[in-house]
Amino acid sequence: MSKIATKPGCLVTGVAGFVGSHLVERLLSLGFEVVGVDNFFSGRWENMAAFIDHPHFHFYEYSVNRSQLLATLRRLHPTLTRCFHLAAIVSVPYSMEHPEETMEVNYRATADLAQEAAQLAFESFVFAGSAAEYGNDQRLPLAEEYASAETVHVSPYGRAKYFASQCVAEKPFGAALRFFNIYGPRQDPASPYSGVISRFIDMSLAGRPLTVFGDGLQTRDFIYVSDVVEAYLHAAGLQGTSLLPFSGIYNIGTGTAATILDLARTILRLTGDTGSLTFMDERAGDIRHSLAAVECFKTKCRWTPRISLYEGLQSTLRWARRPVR
Ligand code: UD2
Repeated sequence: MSKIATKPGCLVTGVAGFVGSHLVERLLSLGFEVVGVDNFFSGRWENMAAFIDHPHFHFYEYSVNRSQLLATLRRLHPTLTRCFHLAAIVSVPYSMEHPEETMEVNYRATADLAQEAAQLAFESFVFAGSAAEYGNDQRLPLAEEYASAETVHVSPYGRAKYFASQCVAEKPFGAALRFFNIYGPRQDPASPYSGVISRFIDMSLAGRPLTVFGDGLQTRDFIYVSDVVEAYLHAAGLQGTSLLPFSGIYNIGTGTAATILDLARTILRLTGDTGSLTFMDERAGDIRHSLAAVECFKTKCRWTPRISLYEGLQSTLRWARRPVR
């Protein structure tokens, strides 16, 4: 008798967030059953609008530090064997004011989930790490081994992400992906700490000058959200040639740097705005340059970023110009 192959069920924590919602859309388009959790600390219902009624999507308003989270969900959804853990306190300034809470949510809850995943024999656990794990290290491009327990982390956010990544990558089924500056549709421009691209597009469309902090010659490695989603799928063994999940810590960026000034000028050109730039004091705690060494992940699974900064800005702009419902 032939066995009917069942696609694995995928848990996505932080499903109402910017990246989580893109990941879910892609998983559903590939035919996976998806269980999503979010506590709306920073996630938004609107981000789930495209899939909340999808027959293969199941939502639970839970926090990630709820005890026995995976066991509870596994009882309800027996095919669950993959976990994408994105839920976190995402604001660096908030983490400065709430270091204990940040450690609790971003590190301890991750360690507990990874442990529970091991007990329940999950096949993969992919964690959202961060470039913040490198602190202010200026040996560029930043290679995975540069982050260590001796790294001077600029924020509790960076420190908690560092320890969580270590803990996940110790598991044979655990991968920690250190994301550089992610951007794309649905990134919220509302907070002063939102990503610079969403802020610049918002300012430009509103006809306001773009605020450049410092001289604008600081650089970042910007990666488009769909490339991030593909990286998640590769790490979980759901995409690529080998279709095997793998373990370890990997940078996810493009390996190319853009200055904030060039970025601002490109956005002004794309919006057709004749607008201006306003130079303001450098932001306290800002790092000067950030650039990922990306060979490790590319070699591991043949993932490669496909969307250029220019294309990504065009798509993000198209989204920002959508008619508001
Ligand atoms: C990113 C992450 C942060 C943390 C950090 C680790 C985002 C949104 N934030 O912070 O969570 O992981 O990396 O290193 O991905 N800028 C302006 N004008 C503005 C806003 C920003 O000039 O209106 C500048 C800002 O001073 C900085 C650059 O743009 O030099 C990027 O700022 P960001 O807030 O988008 O991201 P970053 O790299 O500080």
